[in-house]
Amino acid sequence: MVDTSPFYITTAISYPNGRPHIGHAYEAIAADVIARFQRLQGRSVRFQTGTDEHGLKMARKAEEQGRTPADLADEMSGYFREMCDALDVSYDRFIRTSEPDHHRASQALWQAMEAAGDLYLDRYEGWYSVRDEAYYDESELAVGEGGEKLSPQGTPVEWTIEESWFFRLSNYQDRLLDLLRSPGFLEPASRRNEMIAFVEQGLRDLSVSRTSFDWGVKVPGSDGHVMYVWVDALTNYLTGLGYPDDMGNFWPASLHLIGKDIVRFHTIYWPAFLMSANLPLPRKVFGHGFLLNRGQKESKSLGNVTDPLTLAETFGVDALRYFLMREVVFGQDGSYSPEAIVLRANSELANAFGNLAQRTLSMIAKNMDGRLEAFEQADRDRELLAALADLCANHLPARFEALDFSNGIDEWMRAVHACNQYVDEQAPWALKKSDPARMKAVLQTLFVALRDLAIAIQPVVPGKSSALLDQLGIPESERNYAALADKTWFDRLVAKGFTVAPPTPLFPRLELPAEAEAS
Ligand code: ME8
Repeated sequence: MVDTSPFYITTAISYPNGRPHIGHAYEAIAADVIARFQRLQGRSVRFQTGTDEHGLKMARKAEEQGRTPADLADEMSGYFREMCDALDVSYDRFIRTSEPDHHRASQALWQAMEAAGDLYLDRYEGWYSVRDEAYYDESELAVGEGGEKLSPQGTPVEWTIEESWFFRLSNYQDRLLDLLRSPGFLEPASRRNEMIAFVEQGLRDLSVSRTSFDWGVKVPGSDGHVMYVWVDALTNYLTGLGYPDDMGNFWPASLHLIGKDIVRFHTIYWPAFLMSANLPLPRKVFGHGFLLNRGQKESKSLGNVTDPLTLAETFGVDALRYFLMREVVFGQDGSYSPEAIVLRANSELANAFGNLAQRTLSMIAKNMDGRLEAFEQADRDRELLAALADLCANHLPARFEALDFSNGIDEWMRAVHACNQYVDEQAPWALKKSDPARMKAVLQTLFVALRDLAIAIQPVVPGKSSALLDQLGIPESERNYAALADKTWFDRLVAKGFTVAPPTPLFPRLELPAEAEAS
């Protein structure tokens, strides 16, 4: 039975205080792979990403540049959207928190929390990190090399005193512990213990408004207060569905995909706000790892910041997507370098998969005039296709469902290798004269295999797999995972008189860019 239930997936919304970096690209691509995978499974998917435009970090960056925060956000948000478009990220809504419907939704959520008796006015006195947009307890701070106090993320903190609204986070301690302990809510499981320890140590009420600047959503009925940026930022997940009006059937979210540094906000603050407003809780939060450049964090001072669009232009969008999902075990930190991207793309996409498609389709075009015909399968052909169907229709989807992309792609690669082994062993080129009927059976077995391989890998390399499926004559409506079980498609293609055109290579071999070779 195909599960057609709604699936709502979100990424974090990025701070547009600068241009997007590889970490942003990584998260957007991973979310897109999940969204595409669920669509192919038959789910009705909604996918949201966007930019988080308020707060002190944005206000200070704009001031440094002598412009308004709105102007900074307008420019930078455009680059984030461009990045998503260039990387084939199939979002349904790109939200900007400066949009009017978002202000309305944030104020409505605020009023719901106020009506629940969870907000009160007091004075905040404590540490704040503008870079993290986070409040920290004295006991959480570290000491830097010069003796200065640092946040647990290593960012500067400043002592802050101002009138502020507070949210009664302390009221939700027990319910939050239950939630954090419930299997599947927070993954990977390694992130769970840290959050449980944080809650067990006792939750203090959270300062949820600021009075020292005005770049934010106004607190309803409280002049001079704007919401703490994380209150409005988290609300974006509801705004996109129409809150406070009817949200349709996409809430609660199936998955909030975020990086490991913002797990506290998503698994403690956010569920507490929702509990207060009496709204259902997201089903899962997944905190992915960080992507490093040759093992190092990218930073302007190290001069190793790479524009994700340059990577996509240099290596191709699909090769970049494939590398990111294949190389790094999802949930763990990972590293990238031009050498590693080229190596993966050449050995797996160009040599193994691309070459299989190229060899098969050119032999069909040349030796069979491109014409497909009904054929008799030998045991060996049936054996290959059965193994392949199992890898593509069962193993890969099971891994993807569990967000285990690198192993899912590994299953797919095993299927590709099995096909290449079959080509070498059957040597169809040698059968042309000796046994033409057998040659046709071998080539058409490979044609069937290519279709399964292309359908299965669509979430990861959507552009290239759709180009291949076009070459194979597979209609759009038959490119989903349920179609993998269909046994009639080949005969229908034959009946239509479909012919294979001489193919163009899908994945040309990549060269290492000159500057990467030199370094
Ligand atoms: O945190 N590798 O925005 P942001 C992988 N506005 N992921 C990375 C990364 C890296 N090197 N660096 C950052 C914010 N990320 C907030 C979110 S959500 C309601 C508000 C991830 O622009 C990071 O973990 O700093 C986060 O998930 C996303 O990129 C945006 O980070």
